[in-house]
Amino acid sequence: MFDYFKGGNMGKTLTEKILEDHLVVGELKKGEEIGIRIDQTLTQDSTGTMAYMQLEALGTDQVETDRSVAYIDHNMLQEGPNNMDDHRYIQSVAKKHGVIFSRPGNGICHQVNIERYGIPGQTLLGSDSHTPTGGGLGMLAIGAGGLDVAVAMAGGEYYITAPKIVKVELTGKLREGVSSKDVILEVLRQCTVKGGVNKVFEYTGEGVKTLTVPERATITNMGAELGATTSIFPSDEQTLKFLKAQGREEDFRELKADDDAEYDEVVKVDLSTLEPLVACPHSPDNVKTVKELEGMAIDQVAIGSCTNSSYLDMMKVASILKGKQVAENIELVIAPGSRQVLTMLAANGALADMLDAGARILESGCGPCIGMGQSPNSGGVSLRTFNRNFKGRSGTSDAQVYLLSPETAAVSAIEGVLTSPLGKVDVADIEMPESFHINDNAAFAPAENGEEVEVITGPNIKPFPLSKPMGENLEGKVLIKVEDNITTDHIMPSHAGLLPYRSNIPYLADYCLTPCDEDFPKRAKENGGGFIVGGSNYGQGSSREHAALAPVYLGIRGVLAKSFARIHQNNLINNGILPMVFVNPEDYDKISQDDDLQITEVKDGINAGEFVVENITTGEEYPVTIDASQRQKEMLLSGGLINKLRKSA
Ligand code: MIC
Ligand code: SF4
Repeated sequence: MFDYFKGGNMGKTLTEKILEDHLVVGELKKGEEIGIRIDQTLTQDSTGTMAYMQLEALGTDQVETDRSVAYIDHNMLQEGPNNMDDHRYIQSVAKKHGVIFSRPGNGICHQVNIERYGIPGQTLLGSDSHTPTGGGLGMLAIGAGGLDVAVAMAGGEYYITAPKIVKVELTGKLREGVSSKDVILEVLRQCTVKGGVNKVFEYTGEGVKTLTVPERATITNMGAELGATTSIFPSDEQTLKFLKAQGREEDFRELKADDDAEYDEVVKVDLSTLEPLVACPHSPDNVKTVKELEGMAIDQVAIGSCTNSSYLDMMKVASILKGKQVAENIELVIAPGSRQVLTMLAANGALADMLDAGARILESGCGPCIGMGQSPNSGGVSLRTFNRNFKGRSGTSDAQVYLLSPETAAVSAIEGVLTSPLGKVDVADIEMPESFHINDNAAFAPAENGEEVEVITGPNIKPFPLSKPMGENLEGKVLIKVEDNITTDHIMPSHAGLLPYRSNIPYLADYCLTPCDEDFPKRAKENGGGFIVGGSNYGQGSSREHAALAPVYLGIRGVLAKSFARIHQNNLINNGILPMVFVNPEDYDKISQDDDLQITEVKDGINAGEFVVENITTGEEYPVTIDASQRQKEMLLSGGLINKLRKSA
């Protein structure tokens, strides 16, 4: 029945097998919308408050997933009461509705999920774009907006475009000093930040078995930067070894693609010839070899984030730092990814080696990755083991952020300039432990009697805005025109000053798109809303739904762009904003800020999936398409998913 791509009795990819297992709506035909059952969900605090408010708005009593976990990891500076108010809200709402609560300090959601909760072959939906980290464990793990995760918790299916499957064939073995971070940087170099839209990257080949689960997780984590739906590794001996060491052998099941599986595209990486790489400012696909830039002056080195904060990464860093001294001109900060990792480093002395070398140790959380502290100096050069180097994300608007491996980062911190670790490190003996330190007492099971739990809210937690149902005509000004690859960090910036307001859209809206134009929110308010014009890959990066909710609040009814990033496009549709794609990309050049646009008979246009936008100012017409399924068109007509559900209730 499930003739996925090529029909008949062809061998299947691992992705096809998991999709088949979870298919609830539609047919597995490439390019068509399918609905899949979600086994597990995760939320983190910066997207979680909204997601749980939406869960409450859906009227859900107990979540219907096998397992849902609410993590606190992003927003932990607690400067003023707002952060902890959010934590309290999430803790109480999780306890009430059947969600495990992972308290601040327990670790970064993706790291802890791999360690304690992920199960090969299951589906995981997370309100964070790096949820694909779970692919390192053989999960089909997808990032989404908070509302989609709320719906999944309520037992609803999650919709994706049945993806193309890219085979990433790994051969050979990494040399000492070259790391799995260099593998994903190489894939990004080859495929770019737009290369993965509606694709799943499936890792195969002889080289796969040389990589441990944490190394695989680094690759699937940063696969998010390809714009991919997700990335996945098979579940094999390495997976068993990892789960055993986590005391979770019973969660293991072997999973792999059939030998004769057919793929839509092939990417090849020879691990043995790979060399240390670095993604230069301000895009994760702006990749060069470390050799090309060796000797570059630097100011800061930051090690951690959900990409590179595993026990193995930290042990390599500690061994490089042991007995050495961080250079005088460098600030070195290290954030181990979870309490499990930090406890083990403390117990085996590696933490002392880091401290002795002069590192600053941060608590287990996202920290500097999202600009929650440790922003570089003015114009500073920061080497980071993270996954995103978008302009301004570090909290310093003119900083230059380079993304690289823990080995390159640690060696450079000692040398004081960007330095290749090749020939300079002795980390080959660092192996996965037989058993990890297991202590789950920072994660709390939900209440037996949820109805007795009172949900606690703080004054900063404001209701989320809803769009209006679509009228007959849409009119408005072009309020801003932005270039290609605009990220959700541009649309809704997040740093130590703004992250505490993730539950307060009216406040955040005053910062919407301000990295592109400071006056945008004011202009939007003065004009009572209007349109945004974007280039290609509009909305790449974070899953934050705030990048749709703040525009809703400002009265934005549509975005015209050359193309959209997957999660952001879904977030726009879920919240009733029209994502319109230029049929003729050159029309982008013809529109200017302040032009008056008009769309007549917009409802018919949405149903048809194509219509014309008139530019009243210039007299031109721009044909556009709406790449939306029937289900999504209904949402757009109703003014978003919540309005649609309310209407049909
Ligand atoms: C990010 O890395 O940009 C974040 C912060 O984790 C986001 C989520 C958010 O914006 O809260 C993500 O990747 O989805
Ligand atoms: Fe946290 Fe950074 Fe990972 Fe996002 S990318 S989840 S901010 S560590």
